[in-house]
Amino acid sequence: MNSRLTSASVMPADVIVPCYQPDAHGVGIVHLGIGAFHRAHQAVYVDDLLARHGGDWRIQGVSIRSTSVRDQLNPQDSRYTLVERSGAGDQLRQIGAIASVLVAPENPQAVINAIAQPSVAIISLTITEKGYCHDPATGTLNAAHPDIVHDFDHPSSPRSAVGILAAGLAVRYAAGTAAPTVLSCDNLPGNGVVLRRVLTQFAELLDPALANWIATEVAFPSTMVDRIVPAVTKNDIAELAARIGVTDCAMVKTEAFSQWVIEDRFASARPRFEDVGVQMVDDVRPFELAKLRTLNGSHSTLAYVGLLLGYEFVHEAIKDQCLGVLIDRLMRAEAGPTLPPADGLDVDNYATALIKRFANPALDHRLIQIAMDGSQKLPQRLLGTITDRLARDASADVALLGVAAWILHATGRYNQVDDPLAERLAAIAAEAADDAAQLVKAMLGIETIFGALDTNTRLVGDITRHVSGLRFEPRAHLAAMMS
Ligand code: CS2
Repeated sequence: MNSRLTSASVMPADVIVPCYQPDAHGVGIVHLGIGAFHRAHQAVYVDDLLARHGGDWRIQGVSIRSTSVRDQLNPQDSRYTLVERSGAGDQLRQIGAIASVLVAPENPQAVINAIAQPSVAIISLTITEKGYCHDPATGTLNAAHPDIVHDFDHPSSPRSAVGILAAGLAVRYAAGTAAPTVLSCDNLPGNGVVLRRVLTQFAELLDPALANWIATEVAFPSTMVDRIVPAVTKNDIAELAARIGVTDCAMVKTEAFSQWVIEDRFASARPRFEDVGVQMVDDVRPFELAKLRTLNGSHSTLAYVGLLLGYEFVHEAIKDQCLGVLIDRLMRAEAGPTLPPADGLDVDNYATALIKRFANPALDHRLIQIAMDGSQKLPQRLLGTITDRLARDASADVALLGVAAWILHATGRYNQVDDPLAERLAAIAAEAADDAAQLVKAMLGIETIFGALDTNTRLVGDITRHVSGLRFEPRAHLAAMMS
């Protein structure tokens, strides 16, 4: 076994290394949820910023639950390799933007103190959809969520990101420290609005004065983030070790494409993001909606239908003759017409570029990775398109197919279901047994996902038809949709 990558490791000439002294820069950002996505996206922009303008903008990483990223990064002086895979060879770059990683459950006070530091101006988050402890259909706090119940009873040892933020902000408020910017970087429409809402609802229960300070002083710009970041495998780590001569347990792999759009509403100083390719805009909603409905809606549909067809990777599923055409239809004909205009965004070009990105054979992006947490993802990815299309009496057949494929996936009969509602989904599936109509009715009856959609008999009928078709003859069913 090779030794581990550290800041002292000498890299081969083809690896780009930080051209600045990482340790010479203080922390200005605390990031909650320091998973692979953050390390392949935001941390890379911050690395560019430090190289270009310097400043005290290094990132204090925080893991909300597990110790694994801490164990990967801290022994490596927080250095890691970004592997960009385009199909035309890999590009390797070492990132120095992260200072270190704290594990919240091990030392909640250290995390609270980090958020409370006056030198910290930005607290950013990638905690996935379920981390917001909200009802996906309404975007309001789920006060009965076990982590929220826990954090309400134990505000100084919080478990949820919402509880952690509230505790850190409470210290700032009490000390009279300037209000920071809280930057949600998750795939939710109006992610800043949702975060502000759940956080103030939670703080309201603890201390109305704190809630008022959060609502009026703290800034919550919404953002759109985009970069495909497949999970790293043991094989990826071994391959990289063979190239760089040391083992990098914290490496991330991604595509060449990257996009970050941020609303320019910060509470105080911010880095010059616009100098490193970030789009600073007044209103992120059109960008976010376009991305969620075309990229993510297609991703989820590819995942659920592709898994039923026996595919493992996105690049295989998009090349399926029928599925590829249907995904194209979902983007251009169904989601596209529901989108408000966004500066510089042409839906046709966007769809063409997305299909190319999905087809990248060097990424090995697993469908099962995208399939997880469907109950938290469906509303913004597919249900918005469906609702808007039905209101115009227009077809949303591929989006409905995606929902039907999710229902089959959610039964657990085809693949393991990784979802916060997994138990409830399994109970529904057991009760419905082989009755497709009952299965669809009961799944669509989950109000926190589907709202009142189950009262639309035409929609229920269409989804039931897709469920029956996909269950018995998926290929013939897709072929019939082509005509
Ligand atoms: C994917 C996203 O796992 C998923 O649900 O759809 O993570 C997707 O790869 C990113 O949003 C791309 O920016």
